[in-house]
Amino acid sequence: MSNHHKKITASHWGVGLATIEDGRIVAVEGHPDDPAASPINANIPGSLHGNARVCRPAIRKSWLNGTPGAVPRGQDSFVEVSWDRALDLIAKEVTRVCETHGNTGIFAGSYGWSSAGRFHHAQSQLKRFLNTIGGFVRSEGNYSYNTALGLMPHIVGPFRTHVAQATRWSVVAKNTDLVVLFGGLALRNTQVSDGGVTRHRATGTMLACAEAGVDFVNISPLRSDALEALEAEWIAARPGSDTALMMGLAHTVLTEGLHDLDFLQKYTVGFDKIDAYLRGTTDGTPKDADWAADLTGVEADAIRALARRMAAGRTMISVAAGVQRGDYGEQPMWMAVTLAAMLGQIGLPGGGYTVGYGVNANIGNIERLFRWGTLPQGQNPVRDYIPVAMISEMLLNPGGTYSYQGQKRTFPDARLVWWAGGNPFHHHQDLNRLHAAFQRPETIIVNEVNWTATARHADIVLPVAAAQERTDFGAGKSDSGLVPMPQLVAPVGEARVEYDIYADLAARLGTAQAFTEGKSSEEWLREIWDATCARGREAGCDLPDWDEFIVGDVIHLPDPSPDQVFLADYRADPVAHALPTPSGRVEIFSETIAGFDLPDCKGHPTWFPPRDQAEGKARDFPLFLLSGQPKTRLHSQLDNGAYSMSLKVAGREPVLIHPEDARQRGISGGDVVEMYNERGRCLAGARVTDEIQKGCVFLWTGAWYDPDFSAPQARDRHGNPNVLTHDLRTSELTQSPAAHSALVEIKRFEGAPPPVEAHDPPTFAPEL
Ligand SMILES: Nc1nc2c(c(=O)[nH]1)N[C@H]1C(S)=C(S)[C@@H](COP(=O)(O)OP(=O)(O)OC[C@H]3O[C@@H](n4cnc5c(=O)[nH]c(N)nc54)[C@H](O)[C@@H]3O)O[C@H]1N2
Ligand SMILES: Nc1nc2c(c(=O)[nH]1)N[C@H]1C(S)=C(S)[C@@H](COP(=O)(O)OP(=O)(O)OC[C@H]3O[C@@H](n4cnc5c(=O)[nH]c(N)nc54)[C@H](O)[C@@H]3O)O[C@H]1N2
Ligand SMILES: [Mo]
Repeated sequence: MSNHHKKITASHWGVGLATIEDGRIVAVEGHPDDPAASPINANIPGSLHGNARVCRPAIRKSWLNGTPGAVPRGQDSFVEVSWDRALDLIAKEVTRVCETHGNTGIFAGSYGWSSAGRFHHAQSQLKRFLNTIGGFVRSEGNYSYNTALGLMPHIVGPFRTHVAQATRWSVVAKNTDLVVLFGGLALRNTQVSDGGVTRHRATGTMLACAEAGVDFVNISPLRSDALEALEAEWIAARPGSDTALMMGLAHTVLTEGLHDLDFLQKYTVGFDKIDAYLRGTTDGTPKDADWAADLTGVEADAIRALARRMAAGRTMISVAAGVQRGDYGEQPMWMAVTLAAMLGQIGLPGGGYTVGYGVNANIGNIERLFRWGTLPQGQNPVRDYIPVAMISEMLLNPGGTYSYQGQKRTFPDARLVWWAGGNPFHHHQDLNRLHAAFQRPETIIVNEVNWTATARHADIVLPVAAAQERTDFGAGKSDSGLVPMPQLVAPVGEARVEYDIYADLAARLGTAQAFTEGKSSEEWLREIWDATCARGREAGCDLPDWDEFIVGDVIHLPDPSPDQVFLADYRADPVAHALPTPSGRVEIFSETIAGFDLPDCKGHPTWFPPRDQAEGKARDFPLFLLSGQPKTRLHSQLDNGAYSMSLKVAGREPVLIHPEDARQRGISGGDVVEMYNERGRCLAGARVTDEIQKGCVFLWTGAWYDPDFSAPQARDRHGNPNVLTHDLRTSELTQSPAAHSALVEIKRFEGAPPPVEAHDPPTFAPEL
């Protein structure tokens, strides 16, 4: 007998209403309150109940046998064991590592998006647990906008606050003449917001701008990075050349006297330095439009015309986070701030600059009204950390030194790595190198919903309940809505919620009271909800109690500042609202950064050509590889769901190729192609389209890594761009990932392509 009902759930891509039949989710649709619900929901049923679920605790065979090096991680089979056996092994191993090496022997940076839900947040749970047993080495920063996190505090102020203070699109619609989009404004990315989104407003606010007659220029390798209705002018500049383009624009503004000297004097420091650099007084090279034309491939006259247009009216400069995810990614951020300062419109309604419009659903659209309740993570007694993208370096060079924010630092010696809620074999660059790095630790533990490539590289894999298999509530970090997340279905197989796993482990380690404080997950949830209600009351909102809330519907709260203008207060009073920089002003020149004396980030914005190009690799690998976020899923999550699968080409991730590049290589749409460079190779499915700039190929991130260790360079069969990207950092200042600066070549794959195996479980060996 089947039992039908629709129930609410929340995810990073929005609120869903699930249809449940016989204890399984069979469909998830958007909430009727949501003007543009995300089709990513349609992936949930197939993935949640898919083949790839981790159903029982599993131990890598060679590790269990006591011969851990017999078969490399990532290539070994697994032995399924009972929970008791798995937790006994972990308790013993954690104790051994801490006693022998101290808690700095544990690395649990565990970067990743995990899933929505305030309480069952995978990283918070893991960190709380490890903090109660003496701590761990963490990581700092993210893969999203790390150069902005590391640079902006020196030159304007903390980046996260700035994103929250972004000028609202409604203000842009009313006041702005021209929006210049470096890196476009990809609506596919506005499906998502960290922790959740209750109404997708971005398409609506874009359309309102179009209706109001705001002009848009889209500077991006993808024409489709701007909504068609905007009728944006498309400028296809060479990837990695934005800094040069901005300098060409700035040079025109400067030499034609279109810059705002009053603004520069009153609100900034160091303009004289960039003035000299732009004119070429310091290095003999004027950064004029002709210079920029050579580097960007954009005509000099078009650069001059755009500069004049930007100076003639109210102009918003927008920089996508993707632009800084490349070599020397600090520079386009800094140069955008500089160019905006020269135009003198920072702090005016609809003018100035914004970094991160389009990085999620909410930026420029809404912000949360107050801070939601949180599971306390406790204190980490270990102070050591690594910049997030240095994972391979750390594992390959324990005790090695590196430079970061002007400090000389030493890598810890990670003996035990624990990952929960992230997929480094999705998110990190140069996966062949990561595969080698992951052979180094003594033990790797991964908590996972699915048999991802990261789980396959673990020694101990713990099956965890997915978001729909536990009770929680959703509340996005930048969203102003609260969503009940009642448990919809039972966990698959023997999967458990992570809180209960750690509670059992803590009991084995004698730290149960410290971890649980005597509370069940239900009791914690009520406590965190009560804390949320208390903050709500302070903000003037009455929220229902937990019992009423959890059986109810979404609660929408208002935007705390719907007419927000970024840095308006600073413009109004630069003394009372001095910026939290050393000078209290916008730092076009930073004494602090100059004092670090770095080879790859100077005291003012500087042009550095991307490395692969500078090293002449374009001879062998002439195409720029771009690898932005996928439309059909969140990173690697739900890649085996119906919507994600529906847009694959020949069962592989689609790669966008310009018709001329395809013709030169005898490639047609639908072909299986092989992409390669000196670091790795992968198969993908060709999609020939003129929405991509000639000379560039675009391969979405997130196809589960599917290495074929019998093929050259352990060829990936599925189309994961990170087998091709380099593992170099943007600069020593921020040590950020630079995935978008890779060169590749591509050819038709001849013969029968090997089947993709990434969505199937690994090979299991019988229990010993
Ligand atoms: N080449 C290239 N690489 C990139 C980027 C790029 O532009 N180009 N972008 C980068 C960016 S911006 C980011 S943010 C990263 C994203 O990288 P990640 O955040 O690592 O990617 P996800 O696929 O979201 O990984 C989350 C994992 O958590 C698991 N999970 C979900 N819920 C739970 C849970 O409750 N508990 C546990 N234990 N696990 C759970 C999922 O199954 C999934 O495997 O990728 C980066 N990598
Ligand atoms: N559907 C969906 N939405 C998502 C995510 C997802 O996985 N799926 N992930 C979320 C996350 S974690 C993040 S951080 C954001 C990321 O948001 P963004 O960083 O804004 O997105 P990307 O797609 O990485 O990059 C945006 C665009 O930059 C362009 N670009 C790349 N390199 C260059 C360059 O050198 N110059 C110029 N001018 N343009 C360039 C590319 O064409 C790309 O389409 O998206 C979020 N939204
Ligand atoms: Mo991100």
